[in-house]
Amino acid sequence: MRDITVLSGGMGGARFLRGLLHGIEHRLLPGVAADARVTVVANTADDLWIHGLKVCPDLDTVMYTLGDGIDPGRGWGRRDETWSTKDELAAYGVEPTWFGLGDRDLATHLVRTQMLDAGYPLSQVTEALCRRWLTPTFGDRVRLLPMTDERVETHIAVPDADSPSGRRVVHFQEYWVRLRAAVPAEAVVVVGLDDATPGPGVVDAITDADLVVLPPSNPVVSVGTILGVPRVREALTATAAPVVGLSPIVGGSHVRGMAEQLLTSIGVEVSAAAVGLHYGPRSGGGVLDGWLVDEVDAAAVERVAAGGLACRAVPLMMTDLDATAAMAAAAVELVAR
Ligand code: FO1
Repeated sequence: MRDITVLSGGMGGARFLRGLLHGIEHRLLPGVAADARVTVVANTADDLWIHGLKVCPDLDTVMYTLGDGIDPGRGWGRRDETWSTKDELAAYGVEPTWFGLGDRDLATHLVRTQMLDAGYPLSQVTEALCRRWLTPTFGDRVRLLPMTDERVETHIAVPDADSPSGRRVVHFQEYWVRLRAAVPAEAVVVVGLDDATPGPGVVDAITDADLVVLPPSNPVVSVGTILGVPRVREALTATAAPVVGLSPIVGGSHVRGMAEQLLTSIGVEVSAAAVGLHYGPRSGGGVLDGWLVDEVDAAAVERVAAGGLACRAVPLMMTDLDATAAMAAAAVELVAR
């Protein structure tokens, strides 16, 4: 195996990618070439315009994580960050103040917005930013592709007693950052998704791959949105590459984030088996060939296998690089057979 494509959201996907690349570098992945190339197709529906700037959380989290610029504690934004501009904006009473844009991080959004304004598509902007963050370490062996160059945004309907309909719609970032996903997500709407076209290289990255991985990202607003880009599902059905996923749900709950709330809002049971069957087997119109669940969910293996998927229970906590590389190795082995 030489060409691996990963459909990734933010933190969970980025952590998995670090372990995958560690596994490649240290030859820990059976059957994967030492010079294997990784293409990341990243979710862009978390993106938002704020203070006149285009912020791309999942692209930036993958880019900063792989480029070692990420703040390891937060899992997003820059290490060694300062917040003077955020404080100054608050001093002017400028809203929103609930979304933290650090001074170092702002430079990324200024460069991105300037290039977008000059007419460059998001894919070329991302390539330019990655020349700083990825090329020095990985050369051309790692590519970061936006799932689409067009604007798409995940909006969430939440209960609102003050409105006639009893609900109001907020941007995903407001749902997650300001509301802390502490209220039910009554509906998830990804504005613009149905009319989006796959970004440059996205379909080929899937059809030409030797392996496609769905990492433990959010199955609704990260992997789910990538799967919702027209032609992506068809590419997954058509590819000769095996497609393997790793459960983001362990022991009936998410490890981080808000997958529980969002799975509930789309009527999918919050379990490792249910998420795997939600993605479904390619033999039955789904997108997967194999599905890894954590050891605590070993009882789910039989149900997932009965649903037409190769399935195995292995440790799925990304506690360090070697643990994550072992997960990647298990994923490769599960579908290499
Ligand atoms: N997450 C927070 O919990 N609070 C924030 O203030 C915040 C700011 C922020 C700024 C830039 C960025 O790239 C990410 C940021 N995030 C913040 C994380 C973000 O909400 C998540 O990375 C994803 O959108 C969800 O996966």
